[in-house]
Amino acid sequence: MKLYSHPGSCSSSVHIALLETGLDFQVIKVNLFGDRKLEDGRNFNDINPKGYVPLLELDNGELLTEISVIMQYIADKQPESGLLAPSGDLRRLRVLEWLSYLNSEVHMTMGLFFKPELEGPMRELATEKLKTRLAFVDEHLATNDYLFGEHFSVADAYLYMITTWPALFSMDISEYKNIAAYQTRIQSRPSVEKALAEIG
Ligand SMILES: N[C@@H](CCC(=O)N[C@@H](CS)C(=O)NCC(=O)O)C(=O)O
Repeated sequence: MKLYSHPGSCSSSVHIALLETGLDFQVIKVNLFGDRKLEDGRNFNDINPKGYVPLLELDNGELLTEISVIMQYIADKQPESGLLAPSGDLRRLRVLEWLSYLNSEVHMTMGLFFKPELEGPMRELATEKLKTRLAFVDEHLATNDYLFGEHFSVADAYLYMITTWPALFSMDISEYKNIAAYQTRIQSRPSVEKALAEIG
């Protein structure tokens, strides 16, 4: 498999999940802020017309997009990794519920802060929304080591990565003490350490 990834972006959470499974994969770096030319000269947008990462190229050449779907594919390929329960198991839906929340409520709101155009009342609105969503996560983590159950799941790989972003757009989220403790905890996992080292 090939993971097309921009270091430190949401695609790095897929990188972490892949390392958790022990599956064989290769990372192809995409510079989202540059001309999007890959090392082999191809333009990333020609490969993925959606123009964003993550993109997973399967061994049969098929291309998979959308983080929630890619995470399911990876976890199902290696069920013993415990990253996601099998289909039909309510525990799977609980993790998917988190993935969906992180994707549509947290990630998409945070993404706005990387745009310099986010100013004035729209910035205030986005800040209020983001803080409400983070407060919900923080409260959950007050009594839970992981987003669901007793084990690391694909949702944890995602939450870890996106909660590193506020520092990049200078938003102070230190009021969320449980998120801070969670980050420290997750960061010491071998898969996360390895992904961060590979990301550079
Ligand atoms: N709907 C996509 C969103 C992925 C996404 O927002 N990727 C960002 C990086 S975290 C990106 O590639 N942005 C570049 C762009 O939109 O031009 C998913 O869930 O996978």
